[in-house]
Amino acid sequence: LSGRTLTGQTAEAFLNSIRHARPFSVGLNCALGARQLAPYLEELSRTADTLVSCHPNAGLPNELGGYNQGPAEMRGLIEDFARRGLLNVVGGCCGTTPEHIAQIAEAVRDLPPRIIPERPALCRLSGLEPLNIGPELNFVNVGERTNVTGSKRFRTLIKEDRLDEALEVARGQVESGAQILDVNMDEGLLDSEGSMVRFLRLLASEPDISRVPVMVDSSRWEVIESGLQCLQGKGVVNSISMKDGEGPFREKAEKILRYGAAMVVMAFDEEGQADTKERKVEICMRAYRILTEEVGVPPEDIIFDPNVFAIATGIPEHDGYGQAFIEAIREIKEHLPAALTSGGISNLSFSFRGSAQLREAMHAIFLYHAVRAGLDMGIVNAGALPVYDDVPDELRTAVEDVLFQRSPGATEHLITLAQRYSGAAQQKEEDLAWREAPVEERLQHALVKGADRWVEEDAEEARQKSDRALDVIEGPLMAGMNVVGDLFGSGKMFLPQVVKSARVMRKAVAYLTPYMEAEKAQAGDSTLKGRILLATVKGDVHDIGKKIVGVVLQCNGYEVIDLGVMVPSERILETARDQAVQIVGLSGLITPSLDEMVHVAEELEREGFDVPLLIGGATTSTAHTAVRVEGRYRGATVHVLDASRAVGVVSKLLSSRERAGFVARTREEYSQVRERHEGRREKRELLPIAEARANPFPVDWGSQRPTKPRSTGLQVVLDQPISELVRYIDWTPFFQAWELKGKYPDILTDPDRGVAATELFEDAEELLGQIVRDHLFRAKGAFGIWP
Ligand code: THG
Repeated sequence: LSGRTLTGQTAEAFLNSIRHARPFSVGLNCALGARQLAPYLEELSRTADTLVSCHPNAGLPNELGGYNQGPAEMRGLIEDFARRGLLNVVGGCCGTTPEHIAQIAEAVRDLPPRIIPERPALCRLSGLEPLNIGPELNFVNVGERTNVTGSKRFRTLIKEDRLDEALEVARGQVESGAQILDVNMDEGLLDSEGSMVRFLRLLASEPDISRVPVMVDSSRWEVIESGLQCLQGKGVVNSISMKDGEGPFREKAEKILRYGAAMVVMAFDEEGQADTKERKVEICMRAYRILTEEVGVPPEDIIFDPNVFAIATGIPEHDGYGQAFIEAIREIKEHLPAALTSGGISNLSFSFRGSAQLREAMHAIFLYHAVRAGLDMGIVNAGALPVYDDVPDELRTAVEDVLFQRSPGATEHLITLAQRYSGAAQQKEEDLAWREAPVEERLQHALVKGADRWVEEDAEEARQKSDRALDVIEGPLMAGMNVVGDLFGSGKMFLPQVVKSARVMRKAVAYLTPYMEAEKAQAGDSTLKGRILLATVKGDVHDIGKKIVGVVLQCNGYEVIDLGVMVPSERILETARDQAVQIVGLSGLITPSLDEMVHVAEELEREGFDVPLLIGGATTSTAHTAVRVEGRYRGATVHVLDASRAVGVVSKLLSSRERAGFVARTREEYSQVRERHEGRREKRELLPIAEARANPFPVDWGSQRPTKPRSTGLQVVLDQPISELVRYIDWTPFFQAWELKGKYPDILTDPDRGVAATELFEDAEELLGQIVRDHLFRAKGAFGIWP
């Protein structure tokens, strides 16, 4: 529903990641059914240069894990897809039957297959989102700050293992406009490979950062290869060259091709780095020929870097380096079709370290000219790049004089200016307004955003406000996790973000745990209150919610045995018996888990267990537990809606005083749920009218004594025109029922929304009057005039 795969990629980003493997066909299956898949099938169909397949479910699973979409309805949807030319291969997934497939086959039999679109040869990278480097992008920013040799701050953070702060550096680059992130861990005293892997893995759970592709920057091949193994999207290798000859160059390029990354090729050869325009161009042409003709690299995945070196160093030979780069770019773009160009822009100004403002001006001016010559991307300090036109005239002239060697004293002049322009560049402020909110809201914000920086501080503040540390978990933290659950359920958050939220939750719980233990010790309560087995059932790997349940139960003094995920029924039963557990809890997120839970219940029954059974997880429902599970097992069977209910349910089930009552109430409730469910399915038998009339409801009019009204006749309650009253009505539920949201966005913001919305209907005036009367009637108590 969020338009993402579970690991967070959009369809096109996913395509970009796998395209190098040249799949025969790419498709979508399962999911929420054909209707909901439509926009993503369109995206795939528009972007895939392979065949496209689609195997949807028979609609959304219902609360019992069944499927309501019949063959005819599904056929209609699929036929529409095929008529629009979106499909090459089609079929059905969960909930479809031979009849569904027969109807689909029949519907598409005579329709033409989708035509594979011709797409321009572009470098198509991805993180969680696609980055297609087409002409409209003009210039691609590669963020340079996540580089241990290029940033002192980043180096310190990595060395001191302050990875959270290191991630903030990356986030800062993306927020400042970096479209790719260059990550470099080349530092003598560092385990570069380990740091690269750890950092990239952490990055993967930050959707705001990992939406952009990564450029793995290292001079050591092992580091590059380890880095590539951590990338979900299509990234870039930075870099390879012919400095060790053609053999190793070819081998590395072949490997990169198999990992499916683009590659930066430096203008180095066996003789060393190219510093003149001629050598730069010559090396790039030779590399291009080897890569495209011998290795089979698509030219659009080659990014040439003809070396940006420092200028104005005082050594006269260096003065032409900038211009040589710009001219090399022009020729490479002219002679090597589809290939891209890049450079490390900040290298240019190394000799002006300390004069931030001057350096930034140099970068802006250099970029302006290089981009005009055809430079496609540059490694830059995203966020610290002034616009060419904003550079003061005096500075611009001085820099251009050096760059194009327009006067002999140019370097001297720039050095004099440097002193004046040594000020620090402007820095962007982080938006911390949320820190002003009450502590409950701050905790919720931290959970939803996955921000753990202040969570311990806030947990402490909340603890001091509460009687017990546990109240913080069961109160604001649990409320926050419920918000996360709702956002995930409605497709507004996706898995990597939820994992991050869980991490923040864990940090808060870890902080509070010692207090809870101390409180328990003080209360003289060290005995465990009961032993509970938790397991995610076979076939399912989801356990975030179950882990939270485990933590909450443990914090409340229960012993929890968590068997983990994909647990077969035999292991559940065996552990339940050997450990003599008092409760078994089953968890699962995907629809097939519902059936597996029924299976476990039957097994428990067969082996003569009678411990209470808890059912929980995203697709579970009271209806499913009542209709499908409860009747198969003699022990008390309870659906637990979310983690916040776990303690209440468990404590009742294990309390000798409350247990019987709770179990009886639950059984009664579930039997009503079953009845309603049966009632919905099989139409009730109705009595013939004569029999019904013979069996009327007896009303005893004799003993009725009606109350006399205070006054009779017409009474004016409120003398206001309808148009005025309409403004006091909450229209949200009406708008929802009328499904106005997507279709009439203007109405939602209209100050006279109620009137505007009712005008959509035929008898607008009548409808409006009805709604107002109904509101007044319901508000009668407020006027105090009815008895
Ligand atoms: N080509 C390719 N890759 C590259 C480079 C290149 N990768 C690394 C480098 N060059 C590009 N990245 C940077 C990053 C930072 C700086 C320069 C280039 C830089 N850093 C400040 C300095 O050293 O003065 C550090 C300031 C600080 O500590 O904050 O200038 O050319 N393919």
